[in-house]
Amino acid sequence: MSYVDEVIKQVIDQNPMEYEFHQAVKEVLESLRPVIEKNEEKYRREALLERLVNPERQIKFRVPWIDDNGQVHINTGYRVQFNSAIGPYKGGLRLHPSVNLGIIKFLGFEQIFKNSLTGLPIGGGKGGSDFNPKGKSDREIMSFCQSFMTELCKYIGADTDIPAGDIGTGSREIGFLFGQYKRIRSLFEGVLTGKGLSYGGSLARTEATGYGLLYITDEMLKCNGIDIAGKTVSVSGSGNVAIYAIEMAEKLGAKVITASDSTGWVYDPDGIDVAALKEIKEVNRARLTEYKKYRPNSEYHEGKGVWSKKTDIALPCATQNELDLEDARMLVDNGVIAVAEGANMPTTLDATEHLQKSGVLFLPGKAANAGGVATSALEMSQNSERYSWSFDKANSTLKNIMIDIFHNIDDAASRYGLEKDYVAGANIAGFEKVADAMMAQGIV
Ligand code: NDP
Ligand code: 2IT
Repeated sequence: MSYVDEVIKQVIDQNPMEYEFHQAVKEVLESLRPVIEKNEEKYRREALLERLVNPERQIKFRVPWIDDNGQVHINTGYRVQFNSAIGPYKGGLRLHPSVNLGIIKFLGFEQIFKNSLTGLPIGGGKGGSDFNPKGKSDREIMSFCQSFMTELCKYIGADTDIPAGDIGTGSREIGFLFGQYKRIRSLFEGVLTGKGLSYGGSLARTEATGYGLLYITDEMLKCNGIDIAGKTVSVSGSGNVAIYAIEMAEKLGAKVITASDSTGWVYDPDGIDVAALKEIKEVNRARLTEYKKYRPNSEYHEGKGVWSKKTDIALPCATQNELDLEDARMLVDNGVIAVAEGANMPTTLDATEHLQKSGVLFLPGKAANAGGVATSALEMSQNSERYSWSFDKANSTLKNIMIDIFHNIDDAASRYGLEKDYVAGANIAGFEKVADAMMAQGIV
């Protein structure tokens, strides 16, 4: 059996039921085959792949908190410190009832390669909890965040592990988490990113993932002779990533016709009204059903279907495995040109394969959504120099990073004769730097 197949089998045998983690490992290792085969004996002797798929440390803890009626609840907290070969662990905290160890491990594993692609010195990590923030009061959110940080603060620090936001964790949660860290550790340091602007946050971090997604998509299209202006775009999700992806797509002259949330989706033939979306989601924390009140011409549909409309570019920005083979077929049949992942692993493996085989330009999340963590790393730099950059400086640095990522993954794919296979290019380019650092640092 080849070394890659052996390690994939081990991961499945040793991590039962962690399906999303298996999926992420398969996707990465399959496309590393040509790289591993070149150095198989050396990598095997050094157990490089086994070390890569085993987190350096995983922390699981109890999170007790009290609701507004005095009832005590218990949730489970996680932090997986996956790989620190190229820098301190860096990655978000997800608060969603679906969270389990397998999901945090898939996200942490992806984060290793994504962070490497940014070109910045950050290792891979991820955390979160099965806590459901929906419908909770601000006091309940604070109670949870303070309890979560009371335990998490033992393991993190500005030079060891720097969490940030992800699904369910936005600026409100980061504020409560930061306050509790500072209180317990008596340290005002850049231990979290995505902070508010009044206490060390970076300008452009809020916009970074969505804007970055459009900067790299635009670069990919340009390099393939396609102009984004005038194109129709379908977006899923209506959270942080989706909102700023829609905003930048419209700034670049495209028309965005859809958005979604966990219960349904909207179709707006005149183009999504971002100001309305921000008010519904960021201010009122309400459902997308509200959108029709702002835009009477739009349609609201319950359940799945966001990929059913004819579109040129699809940007899945909600959650993992939200774009399956049936969706991919619909997109291809409707003439889609490009798919770029704003979310982490939103496309199933068979859907990705179908899109790529059909000649659709496909940008994987670890490249396409790297703008968020890249700007987090810029926030860390600003915190270290006790200084704040202008919006323009942060945003133009982000844009350059995204353009560089595209060319690096494009080059990596070409070096292995896999022209335009950006999945392989991203995995190879991300892996090369981490593997080099791991080999240089000995058996640790
Ligand atoms: P938010 O919590 O701000 O928004 C998530 C959006 O996705 C919401 O519209 C939510 O609907 C929807 N959603 C969440 N879970 C599901 C589900 N199970 N089924 C259907 N819809 C769902 O999160 P973000 O925008 O920050 O994150 C979105 C994706 O982008 C995630 O995959 C995340 O890991 C990834 N990402 C985020 C980065 C960041 O900087 N924030 C950086 C890179 C990647 P509802 O409103 O109903 O909950
Ligand atoms: O998936 C991701 O890259 C994030 N949620 C952002 C991580 C970060 O540290 O900014």
